[in-house]
Amino acid sequence: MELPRDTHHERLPVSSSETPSTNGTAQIGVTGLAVMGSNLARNFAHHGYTVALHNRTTAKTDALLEAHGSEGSFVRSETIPEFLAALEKPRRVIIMVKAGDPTDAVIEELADAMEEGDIIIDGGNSLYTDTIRREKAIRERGLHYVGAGISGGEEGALNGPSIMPGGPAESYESLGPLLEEISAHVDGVPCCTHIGPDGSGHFVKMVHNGIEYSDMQLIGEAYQLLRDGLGKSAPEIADIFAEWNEGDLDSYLIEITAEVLKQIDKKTGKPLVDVILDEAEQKGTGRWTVKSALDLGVPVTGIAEAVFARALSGSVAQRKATTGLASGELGEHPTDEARFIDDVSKALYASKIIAYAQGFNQIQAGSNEYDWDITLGDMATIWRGGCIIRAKFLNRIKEAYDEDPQLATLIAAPYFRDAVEAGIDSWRRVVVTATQLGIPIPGFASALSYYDALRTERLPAALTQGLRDFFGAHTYGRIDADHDAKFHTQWSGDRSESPA
Ligand code: NBP
Repeated sequence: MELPRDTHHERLPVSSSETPSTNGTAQIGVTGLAVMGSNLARNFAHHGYTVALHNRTTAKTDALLEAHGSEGSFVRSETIPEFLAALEKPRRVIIMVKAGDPTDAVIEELADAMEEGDIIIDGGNSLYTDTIRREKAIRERGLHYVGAGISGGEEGALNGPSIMPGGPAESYESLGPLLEEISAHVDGVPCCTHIGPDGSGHFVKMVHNGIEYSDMQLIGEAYQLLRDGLGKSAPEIADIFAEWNEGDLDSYLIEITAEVLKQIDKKTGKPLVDVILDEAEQKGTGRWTVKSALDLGVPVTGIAEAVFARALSGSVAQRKATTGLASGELGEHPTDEARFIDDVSKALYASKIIAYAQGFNQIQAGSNEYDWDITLGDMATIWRGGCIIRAKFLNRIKEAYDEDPQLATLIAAPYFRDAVEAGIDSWRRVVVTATQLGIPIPGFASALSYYDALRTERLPAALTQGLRDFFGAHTYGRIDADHDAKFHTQWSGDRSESPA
């Protein structure tokens, strides 16, 4: 079969400031044509762009052209010089290869052959600190570097992802219109905006993934409460989730939970979820989120519990050694089924609010630490479509930050304060019932503890400070002194107190 080469119609320059084409005809290039890169390339082509294609192994380029070459205008290339020659100047190249060393290798090869003003875009799941390092190095070579978080998996890449591009504002002027066009749109608004300098895009994408971990853990706990608390079957729980998806919980993850739960395994005739091995895997972005939160000192307890819950599920030896150990005296199963289901939905919603509040606090802390000046409300806007955590209530987050950009935590915004208040009794009942039935609910319970700790007037941290001063002379502040003033008690002497 003859492979299509640069066959499609010409497209007008993307912006009037753009340098006219003096070289190739492609407006965008994609290198790395596995599932994400292929679908992203097709998405650009579907929007009328001519797309230059490159992959380390040419067989992948040819496979893409053979299967989808007729969908738009593609330019095939085998080598990086050929790939770059196919592009209009300034060149825009998206790298969609495995994060880490492969990304560095591709950047190096591209940068060596590119010219001043060209833009390298890393659309992979890179660690934001790598993006900070790469942006600096590439900038010093006169090129532009954009670390763009892309969410939505293969389906999003093809039909409209949520895109979180960082990097210089100047690159966004040239690149933004293309990215916005191929991104998902909600109410006519693109799910793509310039996040801020250097690593900000990948940082926000990382926290997005952390919230996704938390969201999925909470959904898992709700499922287990209905299964083990009420004895419901997977298809019955699917119906409950489908109903929840009509209300406040309306979101992509709740929608696909119903889909997964109602799937019947052809081999056994059982619900598929009952034959899937219960050991959750992870690719690492949740772990990165928690590590970063530890460094920033932000308590993202929901994300941490979710990461550890996956690790626990995979602790095969420990689980094997402890299955069937004493549970103690267990309580009664709920008798009012409708009330328990309603309680679980409210506990899920309240815990989810906590997870998002923690994630947004982490973005704020990252923005402060690295001077990114991120507009928090915009993150909620671009997560409304395309991405895995898309949800109806993101509109509420946007409204909360529009109303008060200095909001200390989402939980204090009127809508969320009222939503938690409306669900707090249910939330407590669910945590108590789960504990009495021996059902593990690390996400629900830690979210409730986080909420209770925040709203508590006097925390035991006062005692912690006293102990630290006792054994290490670490000093403490006093409620009746200036906030920053420090004191020390002579614990091993006369126990008098002196300013430190
Ligand atoms: P993979 O992450 O599986 O990477 C495969 C691609 O990397 C192939 O094109 C491969 O070329 C190329 N590659 C490798 Br591996 N080493 C290379 C090297 N040293 N030099 C040049 N190319 C190299 O692909 P993916 O699942 O499509 O994901 C692409 C990026 O998007 C990743 O960073 C991923 O984390 C991110 N992402 C993925 C998803 C998802 O749902 N999968 C979602 C969001 C983001 P070859 O064909 O020659 O081996």
